[in-house]
Amino acid sequence: MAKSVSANIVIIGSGISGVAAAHRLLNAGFQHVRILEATARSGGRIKTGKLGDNIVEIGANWIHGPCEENPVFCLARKYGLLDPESLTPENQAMDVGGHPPWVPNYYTSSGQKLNAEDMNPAKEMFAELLIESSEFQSQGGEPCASVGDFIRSEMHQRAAEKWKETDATTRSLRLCAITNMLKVECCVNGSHSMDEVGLGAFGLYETLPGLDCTFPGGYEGLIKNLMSELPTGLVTYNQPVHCVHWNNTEKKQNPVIIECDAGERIAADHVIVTVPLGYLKKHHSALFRPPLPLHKLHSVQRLGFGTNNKIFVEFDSPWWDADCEVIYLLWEDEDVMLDEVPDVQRSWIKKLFGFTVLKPTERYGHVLCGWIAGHESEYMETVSEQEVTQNVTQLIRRFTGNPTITPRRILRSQWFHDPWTCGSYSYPGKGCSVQDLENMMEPLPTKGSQAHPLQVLFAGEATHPCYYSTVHGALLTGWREADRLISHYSSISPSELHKSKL
Ligand SMILES: Cc1cc2nc3c(=O)[nH]c(=O)nc-3n(C[C@H](O)[C@H](O)[C@H](O)COP(=O)(O)OP(=O)(O)OC[C@H]3O[C@@H](n4cnc5c(N)ncnc54)[C@H](O)[C@@H]3O)c2cc1C
Ligand SMILES: *[C@@H]1O[C@H](CO)[C@@H](O)[C@H](O)[C@H]1NC(C)=O
Ligand SMILES: *[C@@H]1O[C@H](CO)[C@@H](O)[C@H](O)[C@H]1NC(C)=O
Ligand SMILES: CC(=O)N[C@H]1CO[C@H](CO)[C@@H](O)[C@@H]1O
Repeated sequence: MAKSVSANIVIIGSGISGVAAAHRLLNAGFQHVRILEATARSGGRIKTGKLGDNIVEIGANWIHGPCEENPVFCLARKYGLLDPESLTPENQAMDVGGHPPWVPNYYTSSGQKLNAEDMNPAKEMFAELLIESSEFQSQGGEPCASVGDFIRSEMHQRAAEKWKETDATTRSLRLCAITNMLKVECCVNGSHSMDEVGLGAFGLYETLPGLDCTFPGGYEGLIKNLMSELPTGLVTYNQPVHCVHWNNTEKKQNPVIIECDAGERIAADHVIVTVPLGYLKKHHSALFRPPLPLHKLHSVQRLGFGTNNKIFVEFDSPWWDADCEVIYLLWEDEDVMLDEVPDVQRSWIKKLFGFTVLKPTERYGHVLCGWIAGHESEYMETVSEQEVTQNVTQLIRRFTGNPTITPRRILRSQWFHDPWTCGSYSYPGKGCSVQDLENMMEPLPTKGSQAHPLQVLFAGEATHPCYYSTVHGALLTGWREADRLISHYSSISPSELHKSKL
């Protein structure tokens, strides 16, 4: 290990995966590690903002599955960033399979507040279908291509059978609730429609036990604490990478040259690429010379990367129940079980499934977080904040039947138009399998090549085989690629090491 410290390692991107990789490499004794970051800050999709005096999360919000196996939970606990309730063994043991049991309020587009119990059968049926959707992974041979197709075909049949005795009004409201739940799932998966989420690969994602918790002081506290343990100057900010020239076979030169937008060229033995999948989809051809091998490129294309945005809305006083944790808005005039809005420009707001309530109230006051996924969400980003405010106000007035409700202020995220992210997070598209995630993480040059090993490594959320789309997944991929280099250097003999440095 002693000599390995001389290897030059460049990490592209200072999100959680890049920071985690640097952390581990520096702890293992590598001295020549640096991070190149396109923006002026570290954290990437971990981004804490302000709405008035309130801390709000523009990006990641929860620790999904806070338990001993979750490294984000363990770090947050170590740094003292969590509320006492999140640390209790009971909280860690609660297994909700990715769907926290929030207390709902339902409103309809005709301005009615529904009895939540009446919607429970719809919730149960939908939950059942999601579980069944994830079982094809282990069995193989899925009956249709997408989760949307599957849920739609099964729902029609099951609703007709099970809700025979139910009155027509309740039955049709339950179907509206199912349409709403599809929109919720689009947000969870960051997909435009559940028709684009592959059924065969749906079960790849794994949940951890523990009731999702938040960072009372903001998610960025995690990044700040990690950064405080790293040398200053490790990250070069405002330094977008334009191209990774790899497979350089000229003797006496480093195998990789990293060319920055500003024209600077940086030589390295290894580069760890952590740019988001959305960025990779859009810029892969400029980013790699020689280009990515075809099998890798195809996986980049097959995997999905969609948009999920938040619209925070603050009120002087609440119009929802005191115990309410989530508000669902059911449109009565929509095509049943269609999670796409036909006329995006005129009706994008119909895709917003509703709001989660920021809790506890003593901390946040009366703030809701609206959620909207898909192309409707991408379009929302282009509308002025003033117009979004008007649209959200009209929406709430209509669904509550109260024409006086007026938000104090709003704040929305715009992840699709963020040039370094180009969306929110990844999901397995139609036809995806675990092989695609394995292709994503495979280093270059690929196995069997005689060239200098491990020139280009890949980390980031979209390269985790079962925790993709999460912070803990991203963090683990950073550690994984650091470990790949650490074990490479500890397995080669000092003389070989010397040669490879010539
Ligand atoms: C709205 C939203 C809500 C979310 N909610 C949750 C949640 O509740 N819980 C959860 O676990 N996860 C959540 N996530 C997902 C989570 O935020 C991500 O999975 C995770 O932060 C990704 O980390 P990363 O290091 O892979 O990528 P990123 O954080 O995106 O880091 C990549 C970095 O690369 C930089 N970069 C890009 N291109 C270049 C270039 N050419 N040159 C140099 N630098 C470049 C970017 O600026 C960025 O800083 C959410 C994400 C979004 C968008
Ligand atoms: C890398 O370089 C070697 C030697 O010049 C060449 O044989 C090989 O095809 C190159 N690989 C790629 C992916 O260009
Ligand atoms: C948003 O509000 C503007 C201004 O009131 C209106 O013209 C537009 O139709 C609304 N759009 C939606 C989707 O509600
Ligand atoms: C990428 C992702 O989060 N996929 C999930 C989509 O939503 C369903 C249901 O919550 C999960 O089972 C998937 O794993």
